[in-house]
Amino acid sequence: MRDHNLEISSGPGGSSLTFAPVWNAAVAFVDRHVVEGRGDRVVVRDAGGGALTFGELARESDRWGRALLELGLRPGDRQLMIVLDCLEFFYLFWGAIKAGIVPVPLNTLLRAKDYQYMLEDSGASALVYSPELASEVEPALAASSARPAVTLQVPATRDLGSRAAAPLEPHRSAPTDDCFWLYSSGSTGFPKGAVHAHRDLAVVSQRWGVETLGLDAGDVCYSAAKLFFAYGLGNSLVCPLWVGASSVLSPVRPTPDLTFELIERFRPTFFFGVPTLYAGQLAALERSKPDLGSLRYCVSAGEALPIALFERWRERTGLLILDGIGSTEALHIFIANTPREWKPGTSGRPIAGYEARIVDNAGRVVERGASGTLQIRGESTAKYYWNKPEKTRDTMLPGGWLSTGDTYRQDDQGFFVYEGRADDMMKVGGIWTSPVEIEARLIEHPAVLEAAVVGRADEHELVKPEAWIVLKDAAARADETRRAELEGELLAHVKAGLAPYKYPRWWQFVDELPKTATGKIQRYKLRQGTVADTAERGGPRP
Ligand code: 3UK
Repeated sequence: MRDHNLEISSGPGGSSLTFAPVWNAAVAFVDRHVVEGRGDRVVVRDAGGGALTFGELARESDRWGRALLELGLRPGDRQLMIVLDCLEFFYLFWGAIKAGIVPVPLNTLLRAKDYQYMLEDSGASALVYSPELASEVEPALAASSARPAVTLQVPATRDLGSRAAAPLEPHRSAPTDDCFWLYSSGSTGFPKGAVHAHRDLAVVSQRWGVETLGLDAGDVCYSAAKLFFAYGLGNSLVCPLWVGASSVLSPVRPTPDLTFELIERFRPTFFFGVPTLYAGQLAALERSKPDLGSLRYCVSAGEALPIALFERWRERTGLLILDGIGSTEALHIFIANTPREWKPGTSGRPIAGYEARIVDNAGRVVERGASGTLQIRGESTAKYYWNKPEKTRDTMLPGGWLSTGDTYRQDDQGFFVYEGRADDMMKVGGIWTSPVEIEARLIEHPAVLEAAVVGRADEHELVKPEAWIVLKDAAARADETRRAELEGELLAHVKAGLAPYKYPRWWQFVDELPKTATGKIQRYKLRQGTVADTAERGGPRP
């Protein structure tokens, strides 16, 4: 098959993708559909009743790309996007790419301090943000030592007038040229920009969308995970466009009731969620009976899906949840359960186009059944981390291997079983959360002497942060009223300074924290609860 300068051929070892020497992803994902007569098809709808066709997306992308060039941006310059899920997101992303400018979508739940770091780290020349987020973005801009030349609020093209009305020639990118970045949280709390190439977008769409899920032009994708998250980006903005399918967007937090309402209204064929949401939806199914009949499959990623959730969902809805592991660095899912073979409690097997191996600390491949660190290889992995040569060296390994930092083992049928992280990082609701970052915030509070944060499983076996606190006033620990007061204060303090999902759900007040001889906090001891007897263990907090 010849697909706009991309050769997809199948051979005995599976299919292979060969790109033309000049290959701009925006041409293949957007313009191709207009050229091939699908300009009138809807590519995306929003919950407010708006929609864009492929033709409109192509025109608006050209307009935006031209505007960026006329405002003085040059190919290779970065465009930060702090944009809620909306139709404009589509042309801000694809229009920049067509002009050779590198879009960098950021998590919309972050705080001013996070945005300031990303402004300075990226050296972005443009910043586009949703007006609803001004209270975090504007202080970041004011404090940042790096100021983008162009700062605009969505809808960013409103003020362009007749400027930029003519078609835009695509930038002559090589398939391996830098195309866009996604930030991934680091264990120190400082995110790293993973730099992806044009071809990565086609690789995930073909390997995951087409060859694994079987997406086609008739499908409607609804992802509760937002566009700023690589999972949401792939689900809504990348894979459906590749095959001429459409997606559904909503700018607000996906509560279980809202997701059911949108499923009934838009009748998607694929639903993409995270385990925490599936748990909430199951609880909501106790009191309502939404019509989920349009769905072919549900997909889960971001953190491991507990077997109980898989089974209860299947009993309740008759639907499979396909659990797959993806990462920002790999761009999308690389090991997954598929409509053809799935095994609950596992992440599945490597999908077409990806290889996986499990290695020990010395980098040797372990025997089948043994645990080790998961490494993967495939054509969509990030080229490097922006400005972080050491992290790049530790993660993007020789021979094209990518270290995931996850501990896995392979069972006797070859399914990959998730066993935790090699570092202290946690996934909360599918989003990275660094204990170090929460601890740093806690220690800023005047009552706190020391703090340690670990992941603890809730009643659904899903990890949430737990805080262990040593107070400056040791006597306060014994005072129940004071402790309750402090919990409230510390909670408010964390929520005011960090993205809201990062707050601790449990609080333990202790006399001291377990430490190594060199003074490093032994988080694993807190996780195992081996110091629990010295603590006042609290119940979970909603
Ligand atoms: C963890 C999982 C067990 C794992 C992502 C789908 O989550 C995504 O990307 P991130 O960069 O995080 C990657 C890390 O998250 N993880 C993700 N999925 C699973 N652990 N089972 C799973 N199914 O630690 C991994 O290293 O935020 C997910 C598509 C694109 C993505 N970027």
